[in-house]
Amino acid sequence: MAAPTAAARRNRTADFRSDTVTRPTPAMRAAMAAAEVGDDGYADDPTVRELEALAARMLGKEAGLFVPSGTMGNLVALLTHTGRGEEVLLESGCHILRSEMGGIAALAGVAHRALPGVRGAIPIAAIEAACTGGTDYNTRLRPSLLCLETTHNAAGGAVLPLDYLAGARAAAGRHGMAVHIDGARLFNAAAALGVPAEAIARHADSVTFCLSKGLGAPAGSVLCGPAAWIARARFFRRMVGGTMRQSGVLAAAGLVALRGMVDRLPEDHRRARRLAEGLAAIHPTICDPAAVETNMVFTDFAASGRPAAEWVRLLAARGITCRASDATRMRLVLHADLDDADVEALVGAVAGLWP
Ligand code: TLP
Repeated sequence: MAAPTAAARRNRTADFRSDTVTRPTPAMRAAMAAAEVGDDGYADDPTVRELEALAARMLGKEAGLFVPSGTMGNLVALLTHTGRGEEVLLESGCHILRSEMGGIAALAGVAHRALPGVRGAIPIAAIEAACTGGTDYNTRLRPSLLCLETTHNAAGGAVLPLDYLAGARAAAGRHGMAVHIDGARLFNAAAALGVPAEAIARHADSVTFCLSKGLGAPAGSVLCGPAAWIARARFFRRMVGGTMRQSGVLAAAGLVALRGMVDRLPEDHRRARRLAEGLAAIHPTICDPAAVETNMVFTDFAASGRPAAEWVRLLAARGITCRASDATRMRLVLHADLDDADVEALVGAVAGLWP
């Protein structure tokens, strides 16, 4: 008999919807129970401070700010970098524009210009073009911030190359723009490039990364940047209601995540490639294994003649949880609560069900 999969061992389905579904590890729960805490509204929670300091150190930044979510990290960054009515350049498919409920406009009060990217990377020439031409300052906004995303979620977990980041930063600098990186999956990007996270973060003024995705913590993100800038960001975090109290309970899990979960991310990347190869062997139009750079596999089940929603139902009956992205496509995400057997179970189920 085949060995039970990680999901079956934990008595729940194999969940490929996102890396956000990961449950805290036993080590995280133990650290949470034992966490020394204080009131972070008075900046005297020692565990939060330790997490912020460690995060900043790992990103090569002066300071960090613990926030409840990646969405709030980006919002606080926008509020801190910009003034009302200024303009921000972003890649068209970025999470800030697609999935953060219009907070950039409704809450940060800034205009945005969406520039289409290639695998998540806005061409440098397009950044330059957005900042030049036209001299009528009365009728034309000048962007004050460039937001980049790596890994890029909607581009299938694509990684922005280091030389691209350097070029984008230089272009931004030439036009007086600051750079913010939405690095929700920054450590996946670093693992894929084989560099420390700091090598990516150095190309931005501010970076936010999530503890609650591939790193497996139950909640939280850290926004990192220069100390004076983070002091201002702390003010905006309070404005949007993100100041927590004994949040050392959550930060304790974040510390375990940073110390113990970063080195295992290449496993997720290896499994994502194996999953893509297995699915492409069933039908070459399901996915392109060459497009898999990190822990995501973007699939298209159109050739099966069955809508993605039906695949979701069929796989659910086999103990596999997936989510349809649209009529025919599904995003499959690898994470710490999935193992090789879960991947083989998914490939086997698709092979068995393929018409
Ligand atoms: N992404 C989530 C959901 O929004 C779909 C996911 O499952 O991928 N930046 C990027 C690049 C993200 O992918 C996400 C979350 C966020 C920011 C927001 O983080 P949270 O969910 O903590 O607000």
